[in-house]
Amino acid sequence: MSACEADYKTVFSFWTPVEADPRCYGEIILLRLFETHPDVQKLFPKFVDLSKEQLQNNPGVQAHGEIVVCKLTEILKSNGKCKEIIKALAESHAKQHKIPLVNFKIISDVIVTVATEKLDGFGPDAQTALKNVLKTFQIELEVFYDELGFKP
Ligand code: CUS
Repeated sequence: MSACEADYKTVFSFWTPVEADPRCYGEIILLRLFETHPDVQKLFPKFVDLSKEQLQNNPGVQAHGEIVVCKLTEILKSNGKCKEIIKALAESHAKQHKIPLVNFKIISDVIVTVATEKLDGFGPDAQTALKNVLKTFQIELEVFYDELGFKP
């Protein structure tokens, strides 16, 4: 299902620790992503050759993780009115980094897993709300990907 405004608010009500420490949560998300989906690691030129040990405490991983979490926080705060943010993400990720859309589904699933594990009280309703938010994000991203003609 697509997200409604209440979904953004529900997720945001759990988001205080994440917003306070985007670098830490971002690192957890990216490390989990690379661990569960080694192929996705290959899409990052900076990280492709790094071993599991080299990924730990890596400033580059922490920095990109921080960007990911800050984008998510912006999306949550916008209550879904964030076409500009998503358009910019589509432009950089389709044209510059050449990231196929399926990877956003993969990272979305990882984000739900990590939120469920790490956030106090993040139960089934909050999980569903976050899934709705991220699903809507993927649908909107796909529209821009289509417009840009990027299609794997
Ligand atoms: O950067 C960012 O932000 C994103 C995230 C979202 C927002 C969720 N990304 Cu980048 C993502 C990805 C990449 O880059 C690669 C691969 C996969 C995913």
